[in-house]
Amino acid sequence: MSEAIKELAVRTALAMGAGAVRVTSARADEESRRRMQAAFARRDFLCWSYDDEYARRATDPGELCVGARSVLCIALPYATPAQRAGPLHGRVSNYAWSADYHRRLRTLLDAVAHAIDDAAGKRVTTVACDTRPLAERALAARAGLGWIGKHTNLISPGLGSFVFLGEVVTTLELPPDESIVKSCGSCARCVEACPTRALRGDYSIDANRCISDLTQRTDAIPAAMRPLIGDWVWGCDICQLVCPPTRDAGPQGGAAWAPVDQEAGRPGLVELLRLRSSAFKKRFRPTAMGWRGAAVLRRNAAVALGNALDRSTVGPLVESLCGDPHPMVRGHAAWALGRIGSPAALGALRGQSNVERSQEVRAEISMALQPFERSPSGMLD
Ligand code: B12
Ligand code: SF4
Ligand code: SF4
Repeated sequence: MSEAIKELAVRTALAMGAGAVRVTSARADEESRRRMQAAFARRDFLCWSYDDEYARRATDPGELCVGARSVLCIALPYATPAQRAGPLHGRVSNYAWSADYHRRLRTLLDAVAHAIDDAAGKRVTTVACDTRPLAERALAARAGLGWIGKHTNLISPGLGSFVFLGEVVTTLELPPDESIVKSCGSCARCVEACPTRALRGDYSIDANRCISDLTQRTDAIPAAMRPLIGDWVWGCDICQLVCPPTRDAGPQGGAAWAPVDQEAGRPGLVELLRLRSSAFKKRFRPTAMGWRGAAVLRRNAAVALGNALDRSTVGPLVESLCGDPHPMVRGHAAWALGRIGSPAALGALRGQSNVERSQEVRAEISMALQPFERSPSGMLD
């Protein structure tokens, strides 16, 4: 009976676009808990309210579903070819340029859960994807869905790492699959390619340095990290794009994961800097880029423009410095103008420093002007 239910669940998931499905027991995982706790003790995840209690709950599927015995782990491939764009366009991560994956994955997980519940004749399932406390990658690795690479993502054989993960936790005992014993060996391409040195090479990450984290945080991006972000305005794919098993797998996502519009993967930076609420709702709310609001995207556009160093963007940046309603965006526009450092950029910064009311923005302006100020002796510091 349980073998038949597993087959039904796998068939249902594959028919709805899953690339691979595996089962593991729902026992608590001491090894993952220890790894997670060590990461939190190292303060690798400062933007996230993770603690020992979170690690305990996330590594015990029984916390999500009383009497849980098995977890069905599902990999949903989403890689699609990147869009081309000229200069002054930002880069968006592959996972965020299509319609928000949560809805599609949730529909798939619900269908699988319903199939299992119907076959069992009662409710025996709970679904999870991304937002619930669950160590999804560790569970997927234990189920044999793939192995965890030095970039910390799960790499699924034949699919690579551009896969979303989702789980159906059930009180039924389903036959478990074998985990895959594999590691990166001597490869370290992702570690070497990471522009912010977020990856340590020991299968751990300092998430505070990761561009994905930096572009999604809701407060100011630390000034020292801004130049390392380059043209990314949401997420980052560099460590996966250089990863041999992921490169070999190629785009496995299909049409459903194509960019939602012509510029979704490469939005114009000046347009993004000017993004207001109504345009934001229409254009970005349907995607994962809509998670944090319009001001975060305008801030990210300011950082990318500060890295583009193009004098033609001084006008829009001055507009943002003087008129953006959000102090965080005005502050990052100040930083970008300081990076460009042209006479017009410096003139606008000096002018605005006399009228800006926010202390946070005034501090950004004086930081931006600092390399250009003369010391009392008349020499440049
Ligand atoms: C917080 C979070 C982030 C944070 C932190 C990332 C991180 N590495 O933890 C930030 C914002 C940086 C982030 C970025 C991304 N994320 Co994210 N994120 C999450 C989230 C919500 C929680 C992850 C978490 O708990 N981290 C804490 C760490 C300590 O735990 P962990 O990484 O899950 O597991 C570790 C331990 O379990 C331990 N471990 C346990 N057993 C074993 C065994 C072995 C042998 C080894 C080596 C390790 C090991 O190692 C694991 C890896 O470090 C998950 C969803 C979820 N609930 O799991 C999605 C999730 C991990 N993210 C996902 C994605 C797609 C991304 C991005 C690719 C998006 C992008 N392009 O920008 C990047 C990848 C960046 C990177 N190199 O990791 C996918 C990953 C899919 C996959 N194939 O692995 C997930 C699973 C969401 C989903 N449901 O699909 N993310
Ligand atoms: S997503 Fe980008 S910044 Fe984050 S670890 Fe990978 S390469 Fe580094
Ligand atoms: S790039 Fe190399 S080291 Fe990094 S995850 Fe892929 S195989 Fe492992």
